[in-house]
Amino acid sequence: MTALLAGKTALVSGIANRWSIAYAIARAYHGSGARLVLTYEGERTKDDVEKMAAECGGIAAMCDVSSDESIAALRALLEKDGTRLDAMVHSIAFARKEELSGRYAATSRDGFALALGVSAYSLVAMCRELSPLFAPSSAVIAMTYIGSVRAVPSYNVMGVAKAALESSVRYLAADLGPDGVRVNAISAGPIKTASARAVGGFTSILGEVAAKSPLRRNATADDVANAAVFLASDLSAAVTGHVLYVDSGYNVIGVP
Ligand code: 0WD
Repeated sequence: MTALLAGKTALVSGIANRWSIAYAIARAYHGSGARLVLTYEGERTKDDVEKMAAECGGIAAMCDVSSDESIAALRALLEKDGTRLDAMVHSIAFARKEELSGRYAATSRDGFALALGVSAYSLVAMCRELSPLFAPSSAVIAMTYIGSVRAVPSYNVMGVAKAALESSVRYLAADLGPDGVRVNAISAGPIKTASARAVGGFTSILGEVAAKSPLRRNATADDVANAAVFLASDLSAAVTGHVLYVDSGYNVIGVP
């Protein structure tokens, strides 16, 4: 990989373990010359993320995106360091396991609020708190899934959260564009991670996409990471408010 991100600093959120899409993005950003700030949700992931940050010469910091105080503490920490961010990756989602199978109509009020709060509102909160630290020409990248625009079995409330996330990407692109900030999303095909395994019938979705997509294979976390390098780099300088599908073309198929 060429040094497309040389001289840039990128904050990458959403690393739970080595299978996380965010970990592939962090590795690709490091390989492209970026300095990294990796955030972790809490004690459960602290040690692993600190180790990963050390491996790529970056720093690790805590940020639970369900808490405004936690995001503000991250901002204070970065401000103290004089850190300017050229890229910020939001790779976070959460819904209760019981809301990720069965009927969507059974979704509870608080399960709906929880899923949308952690998975969609958090992007707004992160942009609000951290945009004062953005460099004059910077990029925000969020992770989404085709369940936002199609009814995917079991994806349920997470599909609705991703629809809100994608809409937020457009509103944030309009808000922050005049400050030179680009905001885009990557709609990834299914990838075997901890979050994905929480979705009922996930393995059959993987098989369906590999069999029916134009490229006849599943996209990998590295495929997604390469697209994330593009969206953080100056190669995408005029791209904003966009949802980029990295799914082996599955989204264009009408009747599989
Ligand atoms: O097939 C897939 N894996 C796809 C994932 C297809 C298309 C999109 N995505 C999206 C997900 O919806 C998510 O937005 O990509 C993003 C990353 O997901 P992932 O890499 O598949 O999943 P995972 O490795 O589990 O990372 C998501 C992490 C959480 O992991 P756990 O497993 O601990 O729930 O999001 C983090 C957490 O580390 N997270 C939080 N981080 C900060 N504050 C919070 C929180 N409140 N809640 C969850």
